[in-house]
Amino acid sequence: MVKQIFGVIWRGLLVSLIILLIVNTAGCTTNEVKKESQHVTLLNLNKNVSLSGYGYLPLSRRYGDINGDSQVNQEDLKLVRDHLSGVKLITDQYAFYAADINADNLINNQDLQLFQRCVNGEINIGGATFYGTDGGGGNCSFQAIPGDYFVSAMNTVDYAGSAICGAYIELTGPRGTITVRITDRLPEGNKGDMDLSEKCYPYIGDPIAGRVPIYWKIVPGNMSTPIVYHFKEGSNPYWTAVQIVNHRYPIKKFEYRTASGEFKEVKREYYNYFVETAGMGFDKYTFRVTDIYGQTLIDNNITHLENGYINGAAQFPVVNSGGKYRLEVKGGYGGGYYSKGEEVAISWLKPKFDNHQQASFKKWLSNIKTIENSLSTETKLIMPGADVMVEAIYDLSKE
Ligand SMILES: [Ca+2]
Ligand SMILES: [Ca+2]
Repeated sequence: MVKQIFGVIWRGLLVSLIILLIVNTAGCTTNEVKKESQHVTLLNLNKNVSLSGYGYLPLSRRYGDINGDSQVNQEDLKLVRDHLSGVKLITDQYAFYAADINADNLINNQDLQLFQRCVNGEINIGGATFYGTDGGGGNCSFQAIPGDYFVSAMNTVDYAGSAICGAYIELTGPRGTITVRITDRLPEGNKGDMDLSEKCYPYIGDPIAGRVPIYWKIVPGNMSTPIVYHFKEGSNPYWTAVQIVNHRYPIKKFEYRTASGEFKEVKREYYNYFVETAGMGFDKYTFRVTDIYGQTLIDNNITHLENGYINGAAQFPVVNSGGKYRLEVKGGYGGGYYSKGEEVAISWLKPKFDNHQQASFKKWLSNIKTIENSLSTETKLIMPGADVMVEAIYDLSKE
């Protein structure tokens, strides 16, 4: 009897030992993957101090391209989903950086949503660097606007032979969201990449990091003035070159009315001029301009003026605003679409420069009078019945 009981206990112990061994062997693999995953996360967290970790994604690798096939598509979206559900963890360091689009050093639901929106075509994912530019010259051949440093170059793919020139792009990086105007081309970037003016880069990323992930989309420009036709230096009735400036949306097509009364499309050059090599003749011109949404503007009686600017009659209207108006907050939070009369809180996004420069807030600059306290870094405004822009003005001083 005692021997039998002892035998049962003994067999029980043996079975337990075998079960323990099996569980442990299976668990070992999982633990190893978990450890590796934590290791990657820790690497990221350590570098979070200066965000310099993001500089490790080589220029040859696209942000958003997790599997390294140069595309950002459904496959990458699936990799994020598999990581989050634990089916397959993303442990490769570059793959991890490529997946962490909102730059919080985690692969999370926010990244998943951004990938979903990118696959849907709502936003573009890329990397941002910076360079010295005032928005003048560059491949778009624009004149610099003094004091307007919210300008950027666009990678060659999205530059699309200058089709993106003059577009307003709302982009979000690790530090915040800004709107910039495209004035140049970035020759060596991947699709999605942008090269910002060094003066606006600190609003979205740490200059020490050098390259940070961003996501962006085209937004309407804030302007109440008409589009403008700019005849190139050297343009004449026999070789006529026209550039469109001050347009709310990117220009898709430019046409002029020929002597026979038909509209003729003019070829666009990479330097952002529409050039009729046969010339448009001596008569006054009728121009038809189409934006990316298919909206058209027609201007009559345009006189040729070499190196001159001729105002059109109207501006492209805002599309898809749903009765709301756009508030752009340059250098601050609070931008978006609001109804007339709506109260909106705005706050200053203090730019961070290198270690020796400190920014101190001066005031909010705007053409609207409804800002509660234009001297406070955090204040409110009443939305007018029009698109509006407010800008945070600050001083820079050495420590
Ligand atoms: Ca990919
Ligand atoms: Ca993330």
